[in-house]
Amino acid sequence: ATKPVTITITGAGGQIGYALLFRIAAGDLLGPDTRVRLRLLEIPQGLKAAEGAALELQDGAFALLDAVDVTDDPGRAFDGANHALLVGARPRTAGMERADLLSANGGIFGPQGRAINDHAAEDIRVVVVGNPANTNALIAKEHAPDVPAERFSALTRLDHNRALGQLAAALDAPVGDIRNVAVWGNHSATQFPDVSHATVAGIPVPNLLTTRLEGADEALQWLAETFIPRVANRGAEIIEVKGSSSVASAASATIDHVHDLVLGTGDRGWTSAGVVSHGEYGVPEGLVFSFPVTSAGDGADWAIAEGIELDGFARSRIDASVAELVGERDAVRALGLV
Ligand code: NAX
Repeated sequence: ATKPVTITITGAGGQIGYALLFRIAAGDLLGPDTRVRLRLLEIPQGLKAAEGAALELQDGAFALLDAVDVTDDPGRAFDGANHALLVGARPRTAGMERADLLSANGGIFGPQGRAINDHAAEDIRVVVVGNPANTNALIAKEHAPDVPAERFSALTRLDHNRALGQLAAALDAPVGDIRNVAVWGNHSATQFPDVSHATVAGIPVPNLLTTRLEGADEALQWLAETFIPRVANRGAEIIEVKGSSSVASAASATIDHVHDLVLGTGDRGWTSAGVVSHGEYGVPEGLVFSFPVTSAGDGADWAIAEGIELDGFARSRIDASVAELVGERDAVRALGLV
């Protein structure tokens, strides 16, 4: 039998945590042959909820689940961790300015980055789910100088999956036939969900949209006025309809993200993830930016898809999200958080 893999989940007593834990224990994260040890990190107020989840995990009698530990000590939580899912964050509350939000989260992701640096396993991989996810990932990465920057990512897979869902519905096509959708930028309303390189069963999506909407201009209009805003504002739509934020879909996207990183994207084309830019596509070096990515699996890092042609529309959308993320980076710099 292989050595169990240690997975640390922060905010494990929260809603997304509760939806994540049982799927991880069932083998959805790393596959049906990999045993897992779970470390649930919470703040003192969240410990009881995490302990309750741990009791229920025991009651699930999961064959792949080796151990569950609950703690409020980041050093213990990240000790020997192979994967860190950073879900717990400080939400924006009424009257909170952006600087307050960034500073409250800096107080979480700085120390967690340092604890990862000092205690995690050699092969640690980190995905940040808690918002503002891109900038929280930047802060964590900056506090972990001994961990390669490529090991840090921010979750934009939910945005990617939302784009797939909308496109599948609009074209009446199975999600599994769609390839090479991309989400560029920040996990925020400035994100750019891009289907200009996407195909359905090998046929270019722009051609399919042009046929269906009876004109190339109509297709572009639908993308700019319906598709992009629907995907970018889907979180708000969910809150409006169900009265609370996305939970199971966010947990599912987190599972997809780690699963595809570890086991590889294979012949399924691009997925999307917030990763550290080396200057690709004119995105300033060091920013955590969502790009179309693939993974070769087997210990590989996310690889940014190369050689993509960007038209003027794409360029302006990407530049807008860059500007927002540069603003967030400058704000956390001014606060001394990175
Ligand atoms: P909940 O409020 O239900 O859970 C958050 C949990 O984190 C709480 O139990 C809290 O005690 C814990 N926590 C807070 N600070 C902590 C710390 N320093 N260490 C450990 N635990 C800590 O929120 P939930 O609905 O689970 O959402 C979690 C985060 O995901 C939020 O920041 C949310 O904005 C973000 N989301 C990100 C998405 C993405 O696509 N990147 C989509 C879904 C979601 O909105």
